[in-house]
Amino acid sequence: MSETKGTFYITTPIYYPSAKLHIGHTYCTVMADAMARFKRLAGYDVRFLTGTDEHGQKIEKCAEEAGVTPQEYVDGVVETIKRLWSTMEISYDDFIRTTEPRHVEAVQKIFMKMYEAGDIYKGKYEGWYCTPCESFWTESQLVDGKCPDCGREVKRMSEEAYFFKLSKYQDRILDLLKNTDFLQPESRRNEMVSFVEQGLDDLCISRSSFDWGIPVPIDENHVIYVWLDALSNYLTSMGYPEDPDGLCKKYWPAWHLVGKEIVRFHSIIWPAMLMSLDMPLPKHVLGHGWILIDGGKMSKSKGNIVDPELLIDRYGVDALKYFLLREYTFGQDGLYTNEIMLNRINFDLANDLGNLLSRTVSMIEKYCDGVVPEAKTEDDIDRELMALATDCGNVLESHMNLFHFNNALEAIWAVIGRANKYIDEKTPWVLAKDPEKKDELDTVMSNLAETLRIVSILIVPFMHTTSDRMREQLGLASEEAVWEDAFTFRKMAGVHVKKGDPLFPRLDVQKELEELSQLHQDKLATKSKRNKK
Ligand code: ME8
Repeated sequence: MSETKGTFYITTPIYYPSAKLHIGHTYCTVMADAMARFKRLAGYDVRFLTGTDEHGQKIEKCAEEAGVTPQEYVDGVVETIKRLWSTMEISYDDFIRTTEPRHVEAVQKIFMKMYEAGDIYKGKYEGWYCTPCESFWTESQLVDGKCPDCGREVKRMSEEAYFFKLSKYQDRILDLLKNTDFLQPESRRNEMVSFVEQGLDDLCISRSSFDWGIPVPIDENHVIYVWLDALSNYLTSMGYPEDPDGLCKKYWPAWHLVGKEIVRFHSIIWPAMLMSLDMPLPKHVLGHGWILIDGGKMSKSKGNIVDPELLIDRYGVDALKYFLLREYTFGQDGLYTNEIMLNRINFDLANDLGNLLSRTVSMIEKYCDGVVPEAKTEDDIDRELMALATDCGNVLESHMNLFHFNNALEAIWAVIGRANKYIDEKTPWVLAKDPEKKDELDTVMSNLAETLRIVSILIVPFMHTTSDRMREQLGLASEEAVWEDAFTFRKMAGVHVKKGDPLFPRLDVQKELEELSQLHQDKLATKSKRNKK
């Protein structure tokens, strides 16, 4: 491979294997995957990390209810998670499980480094604990006596524990949040600044009332707090602290993509841990919003979930990826309904993209014996289409650098929309009737093929299978979808096109709505039957 533009390290949160994942989790992983694929396409040396957060009281409780050991429990769920990512062709470079020895040993070393830096001491914790969030709260932080993050019951806790001197880092954290673009978007930054301004207490980082965790190396009665354990994954997966393969040196610091409710852990506790370890801070923490259903957050414990597998079985992976990336605005919450999703598939994929490809390939077959002709003329309309298409890569890159996936896709669809309008303006079926207009007809066919070739490159990060299918019909090899070729026309003269199946069959929305709701009910019924057994 030639020289890269540099390295790029992106992470997803490591998910709790408490239950099967839903499209909320899929949303975050699909964004990280699209970003990793985009950076690879644009010439970066990328590391993409995901994994599972397997310790803590919540998992211990789930295992107890299922009547199995915590390890057996997580092994089962992790298998379903890995299967989902494989179905979705998520291009991670490493999958870390916090029960793996490589992680357990490294977390103990991290604890010792922080201890030796004088940042850990023993004391007594008196306060409240939210088990679903694995979060400590003081009396004054509770809202109506409940967890301020998830609104659920909290438990009174009184335990001897180890503490991390978080308060020592308060000023540096405030400076980081206030005076840099470390945390994005802006709205998350303001929330975190006011949280820190209220004062940071030292953080309880061990528990002694249950066992499912990494033992504190200096005290076997305690396990390490699950968030200290989990956050460390971003380093331990690369072999920190020894770094035998030089991965930390090469890739750290990372870009952390996380949901808004865990921004606090990533933008306050994690940087303070890194300060204690004397490590460089992450490049950015990017907090995304939630996918809501019926006005509330979709959540494993509430059971109001949309199953990604059901949607993939019916509409394909690329339709789901496109929908998630196109529909929601980064940083904001957004509503999921089957209808919104089905309309996106129909309008954007079946109509706009699918029709453009099938019309173009059919016309090249009909008017040019299936061979892309050379362009011979050029007018303002041709130039407008060419300019929009050849500049789209730059527009896309500027949106992607801000994690604005929806705007990036919108920019590609502006090109697709312009090309569809170009067909209507140029009316090739009229040109084809007049032999004197043959040169003009050739230009139109060439410009359409070139536009579709560029689109097939630009969609690689978001829907690479669709790109392959487009390129097959365009007579182009999928491995030749290279970024640099998205900026010029005139590459396809002489290429043989070949009509194939529609990219996305048009859906009967009403029928799909009925069938989806039935499928969902069936799935819930099987689940509750399974739970009763
Ligand atoms: O928090 N919409 O794990 P988790 C969008 N183990 N995103 C959603 C969502 C929804 N409806 N529901 C969940 C944890 N998520 C910790 C992370 S990282 C060191 C440890 C997102 O399985 C949520 O916002 O509860 C979070 O970012 C992620 O899924 C993992 O949630």
